[in-house]
Amino acid sequence: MLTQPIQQALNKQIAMEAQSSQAYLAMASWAEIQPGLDGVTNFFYQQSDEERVHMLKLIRYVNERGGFAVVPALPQPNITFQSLKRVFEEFLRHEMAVSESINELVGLALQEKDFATHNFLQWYVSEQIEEEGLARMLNDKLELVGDDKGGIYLFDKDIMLFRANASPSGRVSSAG
Ligand code: OFO
Repeated sequence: MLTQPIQQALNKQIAMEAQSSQAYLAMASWAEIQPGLDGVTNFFYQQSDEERVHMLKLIRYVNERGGFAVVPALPQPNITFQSLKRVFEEFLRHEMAVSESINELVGLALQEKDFATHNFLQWYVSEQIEEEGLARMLNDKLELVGDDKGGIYLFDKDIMLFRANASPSGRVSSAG
């Protein structure tokens, strides 16, 4: 059985994963209407799906432990962006905030002596190391490319490859 503080914190995390999924869906939709950003578009559609999987894992866990997982209302995310660089800056900022939230949750699980939740959260800890690392790497690459159109073309072409390399086990299967 989950304690009240743990249940509340897990429900907060459910909302955060849902917001992540919406935010990345908006980035995918924005990228899709820009000329030539097919790779970035696919990247964010996939990223959005992954965040939904993260949310679902939490929902199933809360209910399995005798709690009640609350499906949250969501604010509208940013839907337009000044540039591709801004999109990826926001992606990194978002992932950093998620990592911080997961860290707080892990701390709370220890404080409440909820070792099952602590154990469950380790998957999220690893996932955040990977996602933050990927977001940082993509920001570095865009910094390098600057406004060079050829560079942006290659970035878009290779982005799914960068993602696959960031996770040797394969990102979609790692979410299960
Ligand atoms: Fe849910 O892992 Fe990123 O945000």
